[in-house]
Amino acid sequence: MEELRLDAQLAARLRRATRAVALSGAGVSKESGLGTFRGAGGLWEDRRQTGSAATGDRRSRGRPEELATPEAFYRTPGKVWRWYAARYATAAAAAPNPAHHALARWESLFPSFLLVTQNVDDLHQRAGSRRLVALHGTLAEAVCDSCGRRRPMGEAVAASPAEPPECSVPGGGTGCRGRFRPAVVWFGESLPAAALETASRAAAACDLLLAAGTSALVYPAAGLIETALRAGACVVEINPEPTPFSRFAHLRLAAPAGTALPALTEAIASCRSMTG
Ligand code: BV8
Repeated sequence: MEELRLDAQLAARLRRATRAVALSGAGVSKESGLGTFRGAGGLWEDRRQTGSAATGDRRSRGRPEELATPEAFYRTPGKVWRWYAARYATAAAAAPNPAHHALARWESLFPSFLLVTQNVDDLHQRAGSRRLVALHGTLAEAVCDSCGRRRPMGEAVAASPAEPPECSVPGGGTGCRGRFRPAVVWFGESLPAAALETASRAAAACDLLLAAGTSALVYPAAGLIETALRAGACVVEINPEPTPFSRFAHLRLAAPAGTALPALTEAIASCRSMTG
């Protein structure tokens, strides 16, 4: 992407901004080879065409949202467990892309910065982002649905690739007889209160919010954009496709995050290095 030229008014706002928030979604990880939920080549499309190679269940059609629910886990634990095991393996084999690396730089560009991600693939963390809240959990861990004990997902899948493993005390003693599930937030489940609180406070106080690679359809995450707009923040959107918030954005880059985010980060760094 050629050098991004910002109009004077926007450049002034980006130069003055002191409290920035970035909200990221599945689109930021698309160029790392991970499917989005919606859109071309997404998890949804994969399941419609192939009956989900991931779960090996030829009959399974329908939307990822239907698999990402407590009801689905208790109805078809094996299918859900295998779907997450496959997604975990894909994410573990993937690498952060230039969009993740560019966002990691924002921590040093602004006095106050928070990255709020809906992604569960840990690619932001692997790109070095530290000022981050993961609203929807992580694929890297499994948690017992009864006692809350956590363990690495890789270890849990190795121990039981086809069905969610029972909660047993290491060394074989009987555990609480609960079952391990992916440590993600499912549809219909509340988000981790502390993470949501931190994200909501940051969005209400920010003077710049970037929404990157998100369809902004899933709540309460998408509500953070509304909160920032109401707080009078400058809103920048990066997404090849329009979203419900596109018309409110002060700058919209209809391009892949892997090219648009490094270009935007460069433009912000240079306009913030200019004094006066
Ligand atoms: C809850 C973890 C209390 C699991 C996920 C208010 C209004 C309407 C509905 C609700 C509402 N409040 C609550 C709901 C219900 C529901 C919801 O929002 N439903 C939606 C579908 C309408 N929300 C919940 O259930 C939440 N819990 O509210 O609890 C409660 C409970 C019940 C009732 C009331 C209140 C929990 C939500 C979290 C669920 N867990 N993930 C897992 O991953 O398996 S959500 C999951 O889907 C992701 O984490 C992510 O958040 C979401 C997908 O969204 P995106 O990341 O934006 O991805 P998507 O594929 O949609 O879009 C990708 C975008 O990228 C596209 O726009 C595309 O154009 C773009 N793109 C593509 N390539 C690129 C690109 N962009 C840049 N570069 C590229 N290269």
